[in-house]
Amino acid sequence: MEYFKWIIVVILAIGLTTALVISYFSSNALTVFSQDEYNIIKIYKDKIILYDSEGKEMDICNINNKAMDYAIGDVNGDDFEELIILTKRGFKTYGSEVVVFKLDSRITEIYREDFSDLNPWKVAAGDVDGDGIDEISVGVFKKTPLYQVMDKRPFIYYYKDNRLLPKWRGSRLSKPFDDYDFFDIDGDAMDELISIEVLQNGKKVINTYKWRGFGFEGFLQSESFEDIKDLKVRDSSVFITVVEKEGIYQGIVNFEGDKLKIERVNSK
Ligand SMILES: [Ca+2]
Ligand SMILES: [Ca+2]
Ligand SMILES: [Ca+2]
Repeated sequence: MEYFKWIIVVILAIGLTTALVISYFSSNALTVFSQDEYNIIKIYKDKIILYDSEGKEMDICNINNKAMDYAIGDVNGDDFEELIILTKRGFKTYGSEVVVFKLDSRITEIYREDFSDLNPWKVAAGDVDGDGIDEISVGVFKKTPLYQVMDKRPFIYYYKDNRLLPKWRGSRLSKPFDDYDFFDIDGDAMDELISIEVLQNGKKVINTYKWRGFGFEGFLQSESFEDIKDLKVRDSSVFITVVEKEGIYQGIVNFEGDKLKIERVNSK
């Protein structure tokens, strides 16, 4: 009997080791994107690696924690994009630090601050006021002085003198929301806040907001769908996954004739 116990222990140990090895390698690269024609940046679990156009490693930078989310934007107005990373410690639900990296032929950390008191779950970047410099948004889960309910809120900061200063730490959006990002949907050189929001009947819409100097004002809202997921701003378009009774497809959010339209691009 003792013998079988040991066999089981050994089998479990082998299984666990294999699972850990697989999870380590499969979750390796978080994402890949190009800074410009020459450099490619890959974000791994806990480090950033800069490659040249031939795939040669040019620089490596440790994040010191896991990368939970990232955004790119020119946060200091020098016409080069910085990389913003939200880190996460261990198995925590929410993130911990917001880190900004300058990217050229090297990766240089220019800012790091602990945001864990705010329960951060997202970082995004966008120029909401149209001054040519991207604001940094940290999606938080907390109360505000005016709204004593724990809720998801998109806080807006601007980067100045090596610090992130609050621009807007207001209330919620007009409805409960799942996710948000920034994109200039109407081509007026100011990024709108674009969110996936939940209607009272449980259906979802894409909603947009414009910055009005003191806060965000509702702009345009799409028709409703059974579900909307995977909001992503990429290649100068806003992509979403739309779920309808008939099936699932990928859509692009477009501004057409003063309306917000969801254009179907392919089936999933
Ligand atoms: Ca910059
Ligand atoms: Ca701005
Ligand atoms: Ca705009």
